[in-house]
Amino acid sequence: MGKVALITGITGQDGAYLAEYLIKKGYTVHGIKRRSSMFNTDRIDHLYQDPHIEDRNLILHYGDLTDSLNLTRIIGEVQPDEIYNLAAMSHVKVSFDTPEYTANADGLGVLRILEAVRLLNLVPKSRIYQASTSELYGLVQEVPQKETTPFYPRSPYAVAKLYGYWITVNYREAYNMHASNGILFNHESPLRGETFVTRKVTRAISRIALNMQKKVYMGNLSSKRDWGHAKDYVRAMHAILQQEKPSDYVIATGITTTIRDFIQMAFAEIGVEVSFHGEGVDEVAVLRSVDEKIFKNKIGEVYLEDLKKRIGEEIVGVDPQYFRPTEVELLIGDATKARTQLGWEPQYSLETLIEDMMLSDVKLMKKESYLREGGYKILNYFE
Ligand code: NAP
Ligand code: G4F
Repeated sequence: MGKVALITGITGQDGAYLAEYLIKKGYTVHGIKRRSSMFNTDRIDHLYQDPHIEDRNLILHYGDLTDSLNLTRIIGEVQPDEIYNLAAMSHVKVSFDTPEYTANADGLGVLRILEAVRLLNLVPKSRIYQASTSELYGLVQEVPQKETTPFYPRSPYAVAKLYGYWITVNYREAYNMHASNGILFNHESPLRGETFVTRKVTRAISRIALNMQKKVYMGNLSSKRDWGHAKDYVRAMHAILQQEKPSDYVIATGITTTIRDFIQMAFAEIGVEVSFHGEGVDEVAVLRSVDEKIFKNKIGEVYLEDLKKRIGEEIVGVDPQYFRPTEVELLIGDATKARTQLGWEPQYSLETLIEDMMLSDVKLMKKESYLREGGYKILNYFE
C-alpha cells in the first residue's frame, strides 16, 4: 500500500506541483478545495480523475481552513500519513486589506489542523508540514537568513504566519508531534498566481511583445528577492517529512535579485533591451533595442515591426498603489541545513526559471490573442 497524503491548498501553485510529485511517487493524494463559483481546478485538471474510477489516486474534498469541524472530519476520514498545510491567503499586499481573515486562515488555520490530529489520536501516524515563509524575517536582522535568524514580520500575512510557525514548534515540543516548518523563500513558476511580481512581469512582457498591451505599472522596483522554482521547492517539502526527526528548514537559492533586474532579465529572454531612468514614483523603463534573431525565434516575425516602432517609448512605469505600508526590502536565504541534512539542491537557476515562465506566458498570450482575434472575425462575419 502506498502512503496517503492530505494537501490543503491543492488548487494553488505549490499544491498542484506537490500533488503531481506525490502521485508519481505512488501516493494517494487527498486535497482540500474551497467552494467557489467556478471550478478553480485549472492547475490540477491534468491530475483529476472521475469519482467513479476505482483506486483513484487524487481525491478532492470541500473544505476551508477557517472551519475546524470540517477539517477534523476530513482528517479523520482520510487518516493521512502526511499532511501538507499549504492553504493560505498568500498575498502580502492583500493581507493589509484583509488582516482579520488572514489571521484566521493563516494563523488559526494551522492550529485547527494540529488540534485535529491530536484529538483524533493521529499523532503517531500523521506527519505535518507547515508552509512557513521567508516573510517571517521581514526587516532582516541578519544577512543571509537562516533557521536561527530572529524574525521581524512586516505585514499581517507575516504576523499570521509567525503564529503558524510557533504553534507548529509548540505542538511538536508539547505533544511529540512530527510537525515541521519549511521556511521557504519566494518560489515561482508558470503556475504562479498572476498578481505576484514575477508572473505579473512575465505576463505583461509577453503581452507587450505581442502588441496586446502598451505599458506595465509596478510597485517598489528596488526590493530584492531570493527566487527559486516551485518544482524544486515541493521536493524539499516532501524530503522534510521523510526525516526521522521533525525540524525546521530554510529552503532558498542563496542568490538575491532586484525587481528591476528581474524585469530586465525577462525582457532579455525575448531579445528586448530596456533601460531604467529616474527615481521612486518617477522611475520608468524605456525600450532600447530588439535583437531580431532572438525575438523572431521566441515571439515570431509578425510581431517584430510593431515593437521596433516603439523603440524609445516608456514601457514600464511605477504606480504607488502597489507599494506596501511596510516593505520587506531584502531576502536572501542560507539553505545549508537543507543541503546537508536533506541532500536538497535546486535544479533551476533564475535564468532557467525566467525561461520557463516566459515560454509558458508567451504561449498562453498567443492563444488569448488568437481567440480574441478569432472572436472578432466571427463577429464581423455575422454582422
Ligand atoms: P497560492 O498559489 O496562493 O495557493 C494558496 C492555496 O490556498 C490555494 O489553493 C487557495 O485556494 C488555498 N486557500 C486560501 N485560503 C484558504 C482557506 N481559507 N481555506 C482553504 N484553502 C485556502 O500559494 P502558493 O504560492 O502555492 O503557496 C503555498 C503556501 O506556501 C502558502 O501557505 C504560502 O503562504 C506559502 N509560501 C509560499 C511561498 C511562495 O513563494 N510561493 C513562499 C513561502 C511560503 P483558492 O485556489 O481557492 O484560492
Ligand atoms: O511577488 P510578491 O508579491 O511576493 P512577496 O511579497 O515577496 O510574497 C511572496 O513570497 C513570500 C515568501 O517570501 C510568500 F510567503 C508569500 O506568500 C508570497 O508568495 O512581491 C515581491 C516584491 C515585493 O517587495 C513587492 O513590493 O516585489 C515588489 N513589487 C514591486 N512591484 C511588486 C510589484 N509586487 C507585486 N505583487 N506587484 C507589483 O506590481
